[in-house]
Amino acid sequence: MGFRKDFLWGGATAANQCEGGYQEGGRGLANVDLMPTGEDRWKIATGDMKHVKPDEKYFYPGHEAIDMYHHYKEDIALFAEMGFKCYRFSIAWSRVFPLGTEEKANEEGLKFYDGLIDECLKYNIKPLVTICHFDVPMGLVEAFGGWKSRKMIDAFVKFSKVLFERYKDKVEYWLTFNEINMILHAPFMGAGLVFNEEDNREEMKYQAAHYELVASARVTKLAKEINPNFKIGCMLAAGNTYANTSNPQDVFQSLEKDRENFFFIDVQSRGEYPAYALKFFEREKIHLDFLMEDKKVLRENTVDFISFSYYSSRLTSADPEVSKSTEGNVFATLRNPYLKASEWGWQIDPLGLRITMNTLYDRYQKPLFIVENGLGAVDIPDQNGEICDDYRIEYLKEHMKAMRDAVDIDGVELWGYTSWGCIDLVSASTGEMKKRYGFIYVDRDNEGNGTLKRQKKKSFHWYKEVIHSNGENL
Ligand code: BGP
Repeated sequence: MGFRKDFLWGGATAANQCEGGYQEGGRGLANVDLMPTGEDRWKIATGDMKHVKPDEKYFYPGHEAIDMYHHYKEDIALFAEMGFKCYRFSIAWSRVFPLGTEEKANEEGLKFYDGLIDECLKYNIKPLVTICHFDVPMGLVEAFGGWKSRKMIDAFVKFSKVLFERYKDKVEYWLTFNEINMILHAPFMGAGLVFNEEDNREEMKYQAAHYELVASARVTKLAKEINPNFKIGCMLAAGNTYANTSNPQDVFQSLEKDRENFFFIDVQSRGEYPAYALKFFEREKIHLDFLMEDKKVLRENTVDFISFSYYSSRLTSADPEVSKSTEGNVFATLRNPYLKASEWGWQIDPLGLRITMNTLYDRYQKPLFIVENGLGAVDIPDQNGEICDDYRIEYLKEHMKAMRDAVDIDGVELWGYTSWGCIDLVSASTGEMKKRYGFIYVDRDNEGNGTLKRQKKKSFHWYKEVIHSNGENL
Protein backbone atom coordinates (compact mmCIF):
# COMPACT_ATOMS: atom_id res chain seq x y z
CA MET A 1 0.00 0.00 0.00
CA GLY A 2 1.03 3.63 -0.29
CA PHE A 3 3.20 5.07 -3.01
CA ARG A 4 5.19 2.86 -5.34
CA LYS A 5 8.80 2.18 -4.32
CA ASP A 6 10.21 4.18 -7.19
CA PHE A 7 7.82 7.11 -6.64
CA LEU A 8 9.41 10.27 -8.04
CA TRP A 9 9.31 12.84 -5.25
CA GLY A 10 10.75 16.20 -6.14
CA GLY A 11 10.22 19.80 -7.08
CA ALA A 12 9.57 21.91 -10.16
CA THR A 13 10.75 25.23 -11.60
CA ALA A 14 10.70 27.03 -14.96
CA ALA A 15 13.70 28.64 -16.64
CA ASN A 16 12.27 32.12 -16.98
CA GLN A 17 11.14 32.23 -13.37
CA CYS A 18 14.38 31.19 -11.69
CA GLU A 19 17.44 31.34 -13.93
CA GLY A 20 17.92 35.08 -14.40
CA GLY A 21 20.94 35.85 -16.57
CA TYR A 22 18.48 36.77 -19.27
CA GLN A 23 21.16 38.23 -21.51
CA GLU A 24 24.01 35.94 -20.54
CA GLY A 25 25.58 33.15 -22.54
CA GLY A 26 24.16 34.50 -25.78
CA ARG A 27 20.53 34.09 -24.64
CA GLY A 28 18.02 35.90 -26.85
CA LEU A 29 14.94 37.80 -25.71
CA ALA A 30 11.73 35.84 -25.22
CA ASN A 31 8.05 36.78 -24.79
CA VAL A 32 8.32 35.99 -21.07
CA ASP A 33 10.99 38.71 -20.67
CA LEU A 34 8.58 41.40 -21.77
CA MET A 35 5.91 41.16 -19.12
CA PRO A 36 6.52 43.59 -16.26
CA THR A 37 4.91 43.50 -12.83
CA GLY A 38 1.85 45.62 -12.13
CA GLU A 39 -1.32 46.34 -14.05
CA ASP A 40 0.16 46.08 -17.52
CA ARG A 41 1.40 42.52 -16.97
CA TRP A 42 -1.84 40.73 -17.55
CA LYS A 43 -2.86 43.01 -20.43
CA ILE A 44 0.38 42.09 -22.18
CA ALA A 45 0.12 38.41 -21.22
CA THR A 46 -3.33 38.20 -22.80
CA GLY A 47 -2.23 39.94 -25.98
CA ASP A 48 -4.50 42.93 -25.33
CA MET A 49 -1.62 45.35 -25.06
CA LYS A 50 1.50 45.55 -27.16
CA HIS A 51 4.67 44.52 -25.34
CA VAL A 52 7.69 46.80 -25.36
CA LYS A 53 11.40 46.03 -25.30
CA PRO A 54 12.83 46.35 -21.77
CA ASP A 55 13.49 49.97 -20.81
CA GLU A 56 13.35 52.16 -17.69
CA LYS A 57 9.59 52.33 -17.61
CA TYR A 58 9.44 48.87 -16.10
CA PHE A 59 11.32 46.72 -13.64
CA TYR A 60 11.28 43.00 -14.43
CA PRO A 61 12.18 40.79 -11.44
CA GLY A 62 12.36 37.84 -13.83
CA HIS A 63 15.43 39.19 -15.59
CA GLU A 64 17.64 38.40 -12.62
CA ALA A 65 15.16 36.14 -10.82
CA ILE A 66 17.00 34.10 -8.16
CA ASP A 67 20.05 33.83 -10.41
CA MET A 68 19.95 30.07 -10.58
CA TYR A 69 22.08 30.51 -13.67
CA HIS A 70 25.00 30.99 -11.30
CA HIS A 71 23.69 29.19 -8.20
CA TYR A 72 22.47 25.90 -9.64
CA LYS A 73 25.09 23.73 -7.94
CA GLU A 74 24.19 25.08 -4.53
CA ASP A 75 20.46 24.72 -5.29
CA ILE A 76 20.66 21.16 -6.53
CA ALA A 77 22.77 20.22 -3.48
CA LEU A 78 19.88 21.48 -1.34
CA PHE A 79 17.35 19.49 -3.40
CA ALA A 80 19.55 16.42 -2.89
CA GLU A 81 19.65 17.07 0.84
CA MET A 82 15.82 16.95 0.86
CA GLY A 83 16.11 13.60 -0.88
CA PHE A 84 14.68 14.59 -4.28
CA LYS A 85 14.36 11.68 -6.69
CA CYS A 86 13.37 13.98 -9.51
CA TYR A 87 13.77 17.64 -10.51
CA ARG A 88 11.49 19.22 -13.09
CA PHE A 89 12.92 22.24 -14.90
CA SER A 90 12.52 23.80 -18.31
CA ILE A 91 15.05 24.65 -20.98
CA ALA A 92 14.93 28.25 -22.17
CA TRP A 93 14.38 28.06 -25.91
CA SER A 94 16.18 31.37 -26.49
CA ARG A 95 19.31 30.09 -24.71
CA VAL A 96 19.55 27.30 -27.24
CA PHE A 97 18.29 29.22 -30.27
CA PRO A 98 18.59 32.92 -29.34
CA LEU A 99 16.34 34.07 -32.18
CA GLY A 100 14.69 30.76 -32.84
CA THR A 101 15.40 31.04 -36.55
CA GLU A 102 19.09 30.04 -36.59
CA GLU A 103 20.27 26.80 -38.10
CA LYS A 104 22.88 26.11 -35.47
CA ALA A 105 22.25 25.86 -31.75
CA ASN A 106 24.06 28.12 -29.30
CA GLU A 107 26.68 25.92 -27.68
CA GLU A 108 27.09 28.20 -24.69
CA GLY A 109 23.40 27.96 -23.87
CA LEU A 110 23.52 24.19 -24.08
CA LYS A 111 26.59 24.05 -21.84
CA PHE A 112 24.55 25.54 -19.04
CA TYR A 113 22.04 22.68 -19.29
CA ASP A 114 24.84 20.11 -19.58
CA GLY A 115 26.02 21.35 -16.20
CA LEU A 116 22.55 21.40 -14.68
CA ILE A 117 21.71 17.90 -15.83
CA ASP A 118 25.06 16.44 -14.78
CA GLU A 119 24.64 18.00 -11.38
CA CYS A 120 21.25 16.27 -10.99
CA LEU A 121 22.67 12.94 -12.08
CA LYS A 122 25.52 13.28 -9.61
CA TYR A 123 22.91 12.96 -6.84
CA ASN A 124 20.78 10.37 -8.66
CA ILE A 125 18.07 12.95 -9.25
CA LYS A 126 16.17 12.17 -12.43
CA PRO A 127 15.65 15.23 -14.63
CA LEU A 128 12.10 15.83 -15.88
CA VAL A 129 12.49 18.34 -18.69
CA THR A 130 9.78 20.71 -19.88
CA ILE A 131 10.80 21.63 -23.40
CA CYS A 132 8.65 24.74 -23.51
CA HIS A 133 7.45 26.48 -20.36
CA PHE A 134 5.59 29.46 -21.85
CA ASP A 135 8.65 30.88 -23.62
CA VAL A 136 8.92 31.78 -27.29
CA PRO A 137 12.05 33.50 -28.62
CA MET A 138 11.14 37.03 -29.73
CA GLY A 139 12.88 36.34 -33.03
CA LEU A 140 10.07 33.88 -33.76
CA VAL A 141 7.38 36.27 -32.51
CA GLU A 142 8.73 38.91 -34.87
CA ALA A 143 9.24 36.58 -37.82
CA PHE A 144 6.01 34.56 -37.57
CA GLY A 145 3.74 36.13 -34.96
CA GLY A 146 4.50 33.29 -32.55
CA TRP A 147 2.31 30.19 -32.68
CA LYS A 148 -0.06 31.87 -35.17
CA SER A 149 2.12 30.31 -37.84
CA ARG A 150 2.63 26.72 -38.98
CA LYS A 151 6.32 27.55 -39.35
CA MET A 152 6.59 27.35 -35.57
CA ILE A 153 6.20 23.58 -35.76
CA ASP A 154 9.51 23.13 -37.58
CA ALA A 155 11.23 25.59 -35.27
CA PHE A 156 10.03 23.60 -32.25
CA VAL A 157 10.99 20.27 -33.79
CA LYS A 158 14.47 21.62 -34.52
CA PHE A 159 14.84 22.78 -30.90
CA SER A 160 13.56 19.49 -29.46
CA LYS A 161 15.82 17.44 -31.72
CA VAL A 162 18.90 19.16 -30.36
CA LEU A 163 17.77 18.35 -26.81
CA PHE A 164 16.79 14.74 -27.50
CA GLU A 165 20.08 13.99 -29.24
CA ARG A 166 22.24 15.68 -26.67
CA TYR A 167 20.52 14.24 -23.60
CA LYS A 168 19.36 10.90 -24.95
CA ASP A 169 21.29 8.94 -22.33
CA LYS A 170 20.73 11.38 -19.49
CA VAL A 171 17.06 12.39 -19.51
CA GLU A 172 14.20 9.91 -19.63
CA TYR A 173 11.14 12.06 -18.81
CA TRP A 174 10.01 14.92 -21.07
CA LEU A 175 7.03 17.26 -21.25
CA THR A 176 6.38 19.03 -24.54
CA PHE A 177 4.41 22.14 -23.47
CA ASN A 178 3.76 23.41 -19.98
CA GLU A 179 0.04 24.02 -19.26
CA ILE A 180 -0.87 23.83 -22.92
CA ASN A 181 -4.40 25.09 -22.18
CA MET A 182 -2.94 28.40 -20.98
CA ILE A 183 -2.91 29.46 -24.61
CA LEU A 184 -6.64 30.20 -24.28
CA HIS A 185 -6.21 32.34 -21.17
CA ALA A 186 -2.88 34.11 -21.69
CA PRO A 187 -2.09 33.83 -25.41
CA PHE A 188 0.95 36.13 -25.43
CA MET A 189 2.48 34.55 -22.36
CA GLY A 190 1.68 31.03 -23.56
CA ALA A 191 2.27 31.34 -27.30
CA GLY A 192 3.57 34.78 -28.28
CA LEU A 193 0.23 35.93 -29.76
CA VAL A 194 -0.62 39.62 -30.05
CA PHE A 195 -4.06 40.66 -31.26
CA ASN A 196 -5.22 43.43 -33.53
CA GLU A 197 -8.74 44.83 -33.37
CA GLU A 198 -9.92 43.00 -36.46
CA ASP A 199 -8.59 39.60 -35.40
CA ASN A 200 -10.90 36.68 -34.81
CA ARG A 201 -9.36 35.89 -31.45
CA GLU A 202 -11.04 32.56 -30.85
CA GLU A 203 -9.97 31.30 -34.23
CA MET A 204 -6.42 32.51 -33.75
CA LYS A 205 -6.10 30.90 -30.32
CA TYR A 206 -7.39 27.55 -31.53
CA GLN A 207 -5.19 27.74 -34.61
CA ALA A 208 -2.16 28.31 -32.40
CA ALA A 209 -3.33 25.46 -30.17
CA HIS A 210 -3.59 23.21 -33.21
CA TYR A 211 -0.03 24.00 -34.25
CA GLU A 212 1.19 23.28 -30.72
CA LEU A 213 -0.69 19.99 -30.67
CA VAL A 214 0.82 18.96 -33.99
CA ALA A 215 4.26 20.08 -32.82
CA SER A 216 3.84 18.04 -29.65
CA ALA A 217 2.91 14.92 -31.64
CA ARG A 218 5.78 15.43 -34.07
CA VAL A 219 8.35 15.66 -31.32
CA THR A 220 6.82 12.66 -29.58
CA LYS A 221 7.48 10.71 -32.77
CA LEU A 222 11.00 12.06 -33.03
CA ALA A 223 11.71 11.32 -29.38
CA LYS A 224 10.85 7.64 -29.83
CA GLU A 225 13.03 7.42 -32.92
CA ILE A 226 15.97 8.82 -30.95
CA ASN A 227 15.37 6.77 -27.81
CA PRO A 228 12.42 4.36 -27.61
CA ASN A 229 12.71 4.44 -23.81
CA PHE A 230 11.90 8.12 -23.54
CA LYS A 231 8.68 8.85 -21.66
CA ILE A 232 6.78 11.75 -23.14
CA GLY A 233 4.01 13.54 -21.30
CA CYS A 234 1.47 16.27 -21.92
CA MET A 235 0.86 18.93 -19.27
CA LEU A 236 -2.47 20.47 -18.32
CA ALA A 237 -3.38 23.27 -15.93
CA ALA A 238 -5.96 21.08 -14.23
CA GLY A 239 -8.62 21.49 -11.56
CA ASN A 240 -12.18 20.27 -11.80
CA THR A 241 -15.05 22.69 -12.24
CA TYR A 242 -17.95 22.25 -9.84
CA ALA A 243 -21.51 23.31 -10.52
CA ASN A 244 -22.76 26.07 -8.25
CA THR A 245 -26.04 24.24 -7.60
CA SER A 246 -27.68 20.94 -8.49
CA ASN A 247 -29.63 22.76 -11.20
CA PRO A 248 -28.88 20.71 -14.34
CA GLN A 249 -28.12 23.98 -16.16
CA ASP A 250 -25.24 24.60 -13.77
CA VAL A 251 -24.11 20.98 -14.00
CA PHE A 252 -24.05 21.13 -17.76
CA GLN A 253 -22.10 24.36 -17.69
CA SER A 254 -19.48 22.78 -15.42
CA LEU A 255 -19.10 19.98 -17.97
CA GLU A 256 -18.55 22.52 -20.73
CA LYS A 257 -16.02 24.48 -18.70
CA ASP A 258 -14.01 21.33 -18.04
CA ARG A 259 -14.07 20.43 -21.69
CA GLU A 260 -12.34 23.72 -22.58
CA ASN A 261 -9.32 22.28 -20.78
CA PHE A 262 -9.72 18.56 -21.44
CA PHE A 263 -9.89 19.32 -25.15
CA PHE A 264 -6.10 19.57 -25.29
CA ILE A 265 -5.47 16.29 -23.49
CA ASP A 266 -8.20 14.54 -25.45
CA VAL A 267 -6.11 15.25 -28.54
CA GLN A 268 -2.71 14.49 -26.98
CA SER A 269 -3.82 11.33 -25.26
CA ARG A 270 -6.49 9.90 -27.56
CA GLY A 271 -5.01 11.14 -30.81
CA GLU A 272 -7.98 12.95 -32.28
CA TYR A 273 -10.16 15.97 -31.86
CA PRO A 274 -13.23 15.18 -29.73
CA ALA A 275 -16.65 15.54 -31.33
CA TYR A 276 -17.71 18.35 -28.99
CA ALA A 277 -14.70 20.43 -30.15
CA LEU A 278 -15.49 19.91 -33.83
CA LYS A 279 -19.10 20.98 -33.19
CA PHE A 280 -17.89 24.00 -31.27
CA PHE A 281 -15.67 25.08 -34.20
CA GLU A 282 -18.59 24.65 -36.58
CA ARG A 283 -20.93 26.72 -34.38
CA GLU A 284 -18.40 29.49 -33.80
CA LYS A 285 -17.28 29.52 -37.45
CA ILE A 286 -13.72 28.68 -36.47
CA HIS A 287 -11.84 27.46 -39.52
CA LEU A 288 -8.52 25.82 -38.91
CA ASP A 289 -5.59 25.14 -41.17
CA PHE A 290 -5.77 21.39 -40.54
CA LEU A 291 -3.95 19.10 -42.97
CA MET A 292 -4.54 15.39 -43.56
CA GLU A 293 -0.99 14.75 -42.41
CA ASP A 294 -1.77 16.53 -39.12
CA LYS A 295 -4.51 14.03 -38.50
CA LYS A 296 -2.15 11.14 -39.02
CA VAL A 297 0.64 12.49 -36.86
CA LEU A 298 -1.80 13.24 -34.02
CA ARG A 299 -3.32 9.79 -34.21
CA GLU A 300 -0.02 7.93 -34.27
CA ASN A 301 1.87 9.82 -31.58
CA THR A 302 -0.03 10.04 -28.35
CA VAL A 303 1.62 10.65 -24.99
CA ASP A 304 2.85 8.04 -22.51
CA PHE A 305 1.63 9.78 -19.39
CA ILE A 306 -0.57 12.65 -18.28
CA SER A 307 1.04 15.35 -16.20
CA PHE A 308 -0.75 18.30 -14.70
CA SER A 309 -0.60 21.22 -12.32
CA TYR A 310 -3.17 21.49 -9.59
CA TYR A 311 -3.64 24.47 -7.32
CA SER A 312 -7.39 24.70 -6.83
CA SER A 313 -10.80 23.69 -8.10
CA ARG A 314 -13.22 26.05 -9.85
CA LEU A 315 -16.92 26.85 -9.48
CA THR A 316 -19.34 27.92 -12.18
CA SER A 317 -22.96 28.95 -12.64
CA ALA A 318 -25.20 29.19 -15.68
CA ASP A 319 -27.17 31.99 -14.05
CA PRO A 320 -25.97 35.33 -15.46
CA GLU A 321 -26.79 37.13 -12.19
CA VAL A 322 -24.69 34.73 -10.13
CA SER A 323 -21.92 34.73 -12.72
CA LYS A 324 -21.40 38.44 -12.21
CA SER A 325 -19.36 37.67 -9.12
CA THR A 326 -16.93 35.49 -11.06
CA GLU A 327 -13.30 36.40 -10.30
CA GLY A 328 -9.72 35.48 -11.17
CA ASN A 329 -7.41 36.45 -13.98
CA VAL A 330 -6.23 32.99 -15.02
CA PHE A 331 -9.16 30.68 -14.43
CA ALA A 332 -12.49 32.37 -13.79
CA THR A 333 -14.32 31.00 -10.76
CA LEU A 334 -17.02 31.84 -8.27
CA ARG A 335 -16.19 31.80 -4.57
CA ASN A 336 -16.88 28.37 -3.13
CA PRO A 337 -18.38 28.85 0.36
CA TYR A 338 -16.91 25.53 1.51
CA LEU A 339 -13.31 26.50 0.77
CA LYS A 340 -10.71 28.85 2.15
CA ALA A 341 -8.50 30.77 -0.25
CA SER A 342 -4.86 31.86 -0.44
CA GLU A 343 -3.94 35.52 -0.25
CA TRP A 344 -4.24 35.61 -4.03
CA GLY A 345 -7.74 34.19 -3.96
CA TRP A 346 -6.76 30.68 -5.12
CA GLN A 347 -9.23 28.40 -3.34
CA ILE A 348 -7.70 25.58 -1.33
CA ASP A 349 -9.28 22.23 -2.08
CA PRO A 350 -7.27 19.06 -1.32
CA LEU A 351 -10.18 16.74 -2.09
CA GLY A 352 -10.42 18.54 -5.43
CA LEU A 353 -7.00 17.06 -6.22
CA ARG A 354 -8.33 13.54 -5.65
CA ILE A 355 -11.37 14.34 -7.81
CA THR A 356 -9.13 15.72 -10.56
CA MET A 357 -6.85 12.67 -10.43
CA ASN A 358 -9.82 10.34 -10.71
CA THR A 359 -11.32 12.32 -13.56
CA LEU A 360 -8.06 12.28 -15.52
CA TYR A 361 -7.36 8.61 -14.84
CA ASP A 362 -10.89 7.51 -15.74
CA ARG A 363 -10.80 9.61 -18.88
CA TYR A 364 -7.39 8.56 -20.24
CA GLN A 365 -6.34 5.45 -18.30
CA LYS A 366 -2.70 6.44 -18.49
CA PRO A 367 -0.27 6.99 -15.61
CA LEU A 368 -0.46 10.41 -13.99
CA PHE A 369 2.32 12.67 -12.81
CA ILE A 370 1.58 15.70 -10.62
CA VAL A 371 4.18 18.17 -11.78
CA GLU A 372 2.95 21.30 -9.97
CA ASN A 373 1.15 21.87 -6.70
CA GLY A 374 1.82 24.25 -3.86
CA LEU A 375 0.85 27.32 -1.89
CA GLY A 376 1.90 30.81 -2.94
CA ALA A 377 2.33 32.91 0.21
CA VAL A 378 4.23 35.83 1.68
CA ASP A 379 6.94 34.41 3.94
CA ILE A 380 8.14 36.63 6.75
CA PRO A 381 11.20 35.63 8.78
CA ASP A 382 10.49 35.54 12.55
CA GLN A 383 12.60 37.30 15.22
CA ASN A 384 15.27 34.59 14.89
CA GLY A 385 15.35 34.97 11.14
CA GLU A 386 13.64 31.57 10.62
CA ILE A 387 10.74 30.97 8.26
CA CYS A 388 8.13 28.86 9.99
CA ASP A 389 5.82 28.18 7.08
CA ASP A 390 3.30 25.95 8.85
CA TYR A 391 0.59 27.19 6.45
CA ARG A 392 2.56 25.69 3.54
CA ILE A 393 3.15 22.42 5.37
CA GLU A 394 -0.56 22.24 6.11
CA TYR A 395 -1.49 22.86 2.46
CA LEU A 396 0.96 20.27 1.13
CA LYS A 397 0.13 17.69 3.77
CA GLU A 398 -3.59 17.80 3.00
CA HIS A 399 -2.97 17.59 -0.74
CA MET A 400 -0.60 14.66 -0.30
CA LYS A 401 -3.14 12.82 1.83
CA ALA A 402 -5.71 13.29 -0.92
CA MET A 403 -3.19 12.10 -3.47
CA ARG A 404 -2.43 9.04 -1.36
CA ASP A 405 -6.15 8.27 -1.13
CA ALA A 406 -6.43 8.50 -4.91
CA VAL A 407 -3.64 5.92 -5.16
CA ASP A 408 -4.57 3.65 -2.25
CA ILE A 409 -8.34 3.74 -2.31
CA ASP A 410 -9.16 4.61 -5.91
CA GLY A 411 -6.31 2.77 -7.62
CA VAL A 412 -5.00 5.67 -9.66
CA GLU A 413 -1.54 5.03 -11.12
CA LEU A 414 0.71 7.90 -10.11
CA TRP A 415 4.37 8.13 -11.08
CA GLY A 416 5.46 11.12 -9.09
CA TYR A 417 4.93 14.48 -7.48
CA THR A 418 7.02 17.60 -8.02
CA SER A 419 5.99 20.46 -5.82
CA TRP A 420 5.90 23.84 -7.58
CA GLY A 421 8.62 26.37 -6.91
CA CYS A 422 10.63 24.07 -4.62
CA ILE A 423 12.92 27.05 -4.25
CA ASP A 424 11.40 30.56 -4.16
CA LEU A 425 11.13 32.05 -7.63
CA VAL A 426 9.30 34.72 -9.62
CA SER A 427 5.54 34.25 -9.90
CA ALA A 428 4.13 33.72 -13.39
CA SER A 429 0.86 35.56 -12.85
CA THR A 430 2.24 38.57 -10.95
CA GLY A 431 5.86 38.66 -12.10
CA GLU A 432 6.83 39.28 -8.47
CA MET A 433 9.07 37.62 -5.90
CA LYS A 434 6.61 38.28 -3.13
CA LYS A 435 4.45 35.25 -3.89
CA ARG A 436 6.64 32.38 -2.71
CA TYR A 437 6.24 28.62 -2.93
CA GLY A 438 9.63 27.27 -1.87
CA PHE A 439 11.06 24.97 0.75
CA ILE A 440 14.10 27.20 0.33
CA TYR A 441 13.86 30.94 0.95
CA VAL A 442 15.79 33.26 -1.34
CA ASP A 443 16.70 36.72 -0.11
CA ARG A 444 15.38 38.78 -2.98
CA ASP A 445 12.53 41.27 -3.15
CA ASN A 446 10.27 42.73 -5.82
CA GLU A 447 12.66 45.61 -6.44
CA GLY A 448 15.67 43.36 -6.95
CA ASN A 449 17.23 43.98 -3.52
CA GLY A 450 18.69 41.19 -1.39
CA THR A 451 21.76 39.02 -1.09
CA LEU A 452 20.30 36.00 -2.97
CA LYS A 453 21.26 33.92 0.06
CA ARG A 454 19.45 30.55 0.24
CA GLN A 455 17.87 29.54 3.56
CA LYS A 456 15.98 26.39 4.57
CA LYS A 457 12.39 26.99 5.68
CA LYS A 458 10.59 24.79 8.21
CA SER A 459 8.91 23.02 5.28
CA PHE A 460 12.34 21.95 4.00
CA HIS A 461 12.80 19.63 6.98
CA TRP A 462 9.20 18.47 6.78
CA TYR A 463 9.43 17.54 3.09
CA LYS A 464 12.70 15.73 3.67
CA GLU A 465 10.91 13.44 6.13
CA VAL A 466 7.97 12.96 3.75
CA ILE A 467 10.34 11.79 1.03
CA HIS A 468 12.37 9.69 3.43
CA SER A 469 9.24 7.83 4.58
CA ASN A 470 7.94 7.62 0.97
CA GLY A 471 4.85 9.55 1.99
CA GLU A 472 4.06 7.48 5.07
CA ASN A 473 4.77 10.30 7.52
CA LEU A 474 2.56 13.13 6.47
C1 BGP B 1 1.47 27.68 -13.33
C2 BGP B 1 2.74 27.82 -14.10
C3 BGP B 1 3.95 28.11 -13.30
C4 BGP B 1 3.74 28.75 -11.97
C5 BGP B 1 2.47 28.34 -11.25
C6 BGP B 1 2.10 29.20 -10.07
O1 BGP B 1 0.45 28.25 -14.05
O2 BGP B 1 3.01 26.69 -14.88
O3 BGP B 1 4.87 28.73 -14.14
O4 BGP B 1 4.14 30.00 -11.85
O5 BGP B 1 1.38 28.31 -12.11
O6 BGP B 1 1.53 30.39 -10.49
P1 BGP B 1 1.97 31.78 -9.94
O7 BGP B 1 3.42 31.86 -10.12
O8 BGP B 1 1.25 32.78 -10.74
O9 BGP B 1 1.57 31.80 -8.52
